[in-house]
Amino acid sequence: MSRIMSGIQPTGSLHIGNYLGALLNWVRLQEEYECYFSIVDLHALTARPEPQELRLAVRELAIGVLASGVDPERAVLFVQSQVPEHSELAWVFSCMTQMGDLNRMTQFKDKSQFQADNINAGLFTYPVLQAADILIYRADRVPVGEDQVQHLELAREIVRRFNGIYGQTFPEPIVVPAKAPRVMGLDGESKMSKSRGNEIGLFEEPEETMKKLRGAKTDPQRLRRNDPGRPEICNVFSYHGYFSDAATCEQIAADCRSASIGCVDCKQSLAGNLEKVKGPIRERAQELRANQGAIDEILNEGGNRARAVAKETMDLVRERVGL
Ligand code: AQP
Repeated sequence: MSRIMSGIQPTGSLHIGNYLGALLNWVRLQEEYECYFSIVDLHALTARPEPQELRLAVRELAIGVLASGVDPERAVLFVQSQVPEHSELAWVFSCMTQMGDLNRMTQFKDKSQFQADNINAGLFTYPVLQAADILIYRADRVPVGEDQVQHLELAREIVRRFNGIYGQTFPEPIVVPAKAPRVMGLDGESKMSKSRGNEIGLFEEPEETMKKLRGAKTDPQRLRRNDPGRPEICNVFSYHGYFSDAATCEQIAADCRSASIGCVDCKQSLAGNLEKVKGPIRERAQELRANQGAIDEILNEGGNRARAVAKETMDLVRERVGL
């Protein structure tokens, strides 16, 4: 049976990009595969969060993942730092990784621009730890958004090098593509991202979402209500594709082209359809927040199950490399 591994950083509140690009896939895959889903708090350290905030973010993220439909009876949900073998394997892998390969990683370039005052080594070697996250479970499939595909290529390269030197040990993991691999941010310029302030939060109240949508860029040529619009290049219309049914999308597109509706009408319709997805998730999250003990139990149990597999892999790696 194929094994799935994927992670998500506790760096801020979940947004619809994470939901469409990762969580929806997780919920689907847990029905078919053995799944390991991790809250990757070691990765979050690269942005140097306040300790207390990091702990809260881990818990809130666990709630968000569960509220989105991940079932701890089917999938193993755990916190990365509770399984020390991730870091141990990352060190072994870092000795297999060439600087030239790391230098090509575009996420490092993006993130270094974004946190120019803290370009730390962890940010640079982030994909090595990510490779260890996957391969400590010898996972062969990884559901991620488009932003992570280059990192997966590097993980495959690391596997080839390791297996070439020490003998067949790890599978070459492949990407399980998301239906929405790159959800754009409200600015329409870069991917939706927790740390860029261009996101629609998964837990947002409808009023807040509508407020953000009001300010969101649409077709720049549509200056007046009577100007015909071009839905095919409109970022807000692209969200309809994720949240509105086919008939609604068709109708909105036609009405936009003929200027029978304005951008505000289009945004209102979107906000209503977004709420149909976000509302139930927000409610489930609220119920989960009321039972923090249960969250701890789920994460502890997930950590125990993850550690058992990780230890097996690390024992094998130690033997192979001569430790
Ligand atoms: N905009 C997006 N469209 C599709 N998928 C996305 N993912 C993130 N943004 C989008 C996918 O969500 C998963 C978890 O990502 P992450 O939180 O670990 O890190 P990230 O990719 O760096 O996400 P953010 O929101 O951009 O976080 P920050 O701002 O903290 O860096 C991954 O599978 C990712 O592909």
